[in-house]
Amino acid sequence: SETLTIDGFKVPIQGERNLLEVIRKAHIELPTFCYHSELSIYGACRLCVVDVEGRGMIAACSTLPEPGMRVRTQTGPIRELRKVNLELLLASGDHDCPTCGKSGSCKLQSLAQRLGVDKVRFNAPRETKPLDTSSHGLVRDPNKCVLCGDCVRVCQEIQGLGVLDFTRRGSQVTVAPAFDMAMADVECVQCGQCAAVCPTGAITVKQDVDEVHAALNDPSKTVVVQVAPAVRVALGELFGLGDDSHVMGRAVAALRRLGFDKVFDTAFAADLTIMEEGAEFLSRRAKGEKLPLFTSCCPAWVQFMEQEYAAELPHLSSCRSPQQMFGSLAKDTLPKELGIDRKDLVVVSIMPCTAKKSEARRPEFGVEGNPDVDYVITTQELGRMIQNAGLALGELEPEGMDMPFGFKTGGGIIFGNSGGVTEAVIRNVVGVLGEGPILEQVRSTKGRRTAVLDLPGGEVRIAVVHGLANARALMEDVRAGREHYDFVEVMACPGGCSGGAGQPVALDSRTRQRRADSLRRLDASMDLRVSKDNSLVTQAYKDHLGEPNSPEAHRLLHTHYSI
Ligand code: HC0
Ligand code: SF4
Repeated sequence: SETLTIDGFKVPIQGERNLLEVIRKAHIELPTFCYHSELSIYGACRLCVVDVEGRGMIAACSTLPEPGMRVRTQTGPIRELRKVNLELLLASGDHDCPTCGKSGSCKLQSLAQRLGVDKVRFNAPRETKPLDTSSHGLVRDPNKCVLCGDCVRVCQEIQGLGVLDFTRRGSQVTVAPAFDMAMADVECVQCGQCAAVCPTGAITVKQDVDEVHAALNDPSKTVVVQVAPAVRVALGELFGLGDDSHVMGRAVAALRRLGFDKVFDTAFAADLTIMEEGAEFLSRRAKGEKLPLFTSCCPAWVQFMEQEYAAELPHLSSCRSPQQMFGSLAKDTLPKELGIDRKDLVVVSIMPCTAKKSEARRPEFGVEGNPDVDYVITTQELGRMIQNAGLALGELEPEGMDMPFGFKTGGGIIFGNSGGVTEAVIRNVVGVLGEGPILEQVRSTKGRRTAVLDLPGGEVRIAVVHGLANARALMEDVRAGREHYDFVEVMACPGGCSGGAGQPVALDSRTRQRRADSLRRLDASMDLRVSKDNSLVTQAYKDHLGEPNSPEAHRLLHTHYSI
């Protein structure tokens, strides 16, 4: 095959889209800010400069690999240029590491260390710009922006929204919503993918840990916690644990030591969601109305539909998300059982997601101003709480969850993957664990995948999408009548919740795949894997809810959307 030479070693060219990828394939991790394999190439940060014989110093990300090229990645001038570029970035903003929310996972910080920047030789005058703390999920600090444009491209290319862009000119240039509007006032759905790709602390996840600590320290409060499915396959990454099989049990032990009174599982509510959504689907199908049914568990997707596809809102499942079903059921039943006031019960969620923070604040998800879910913290924030308390997660003995809401089937657990809700629905409807071609289709990582399920009443055409740009394309196909589906699952984040912006930062598809496989392994290890086999969900119907889609189930577990 064709080769080129990198630092004197021959490396084959195997269809890589640029020189950077060939160099990384040779295990040389060229530094970059503005390069992401899944986004378009911008070529602005100039950190990936290499020396190509006959062409001089050029950016590897925007250079095509050519046979016979002689590339050097480590010359003195290259080292100096990279260092100067970094120093300029450090001088251009307020990069005060110890107090920055991104400290520890900041690319600017780690590259400064790696490239040996021990002083900044420039002193650029600058004004301090105000922070934007208007949204529930994110904080934007323009003083830390290095103008790489990663957030601009992820919002445009993956989410199809284009909320952020470069504004102003010259030395005033910055990245912000159009007309410098506040994040809360633009069509941002709080998916947080911009924060996930931001290499610095310019866009970070809003922290709600202080409020949770305050509740835990308040003796008049009973604090219960629900843990989302996807958290258990990412939390371990923060503690260097390679194997997720005991991470959830250890996290339960840690949560009890942090002072939570009961530890429950959002996967219980996911099983419940399958009962409600399955019944909703079958009833719509029997009546032949409002199909396709769109899933409603991803709050970024729900907000996207409200903003952009209001005419199709009747198609959105009326089911609340598992997080909100949990909150509603917990606040309705636990105060009576524990003999306390509703206002003294605090429900905390641990979520892989930033949009869940704003979902919990929606006024319809509460009773007389008391929210069903009081606080939402991300996987990362939980990691901080555990570290802050000095708990060695990997050393704790795994513990079981509390009942009844800690009990779940594998169907609830795989919700955390894109395609997982669909897989759980298929299991529940067909009644048995299926393998075979349909699930292969549902489990692929394509932006949109489709499958046809043969049921007694006729075919069910299924689509699964992740990434809102893919969702938009699907909506346009459905609107135009180019495609007909009966059931559509949408998750805003690539990979689904396991790729959520509240998880430890992981932008590579390898980590996403590892998490997805890990969730599947956890599912496979469960004794019960079909949601309707969850006997404590059955019990909840007996004790509180009646039957799926009953009036009481509607009061507690469903919602409606205003157009
Ligand atoms: Fe998810 Fe969920 S699966 S959205 O991705 O449906 O965030 O993990 O908790 O609510 O269960 C996130 C994850 C949840 C909800 C569940 C759903
Ligand atoms: Fe765009 Fe999502 Fe960031 Fe909002 S949170 S600006 S929608 S990427």
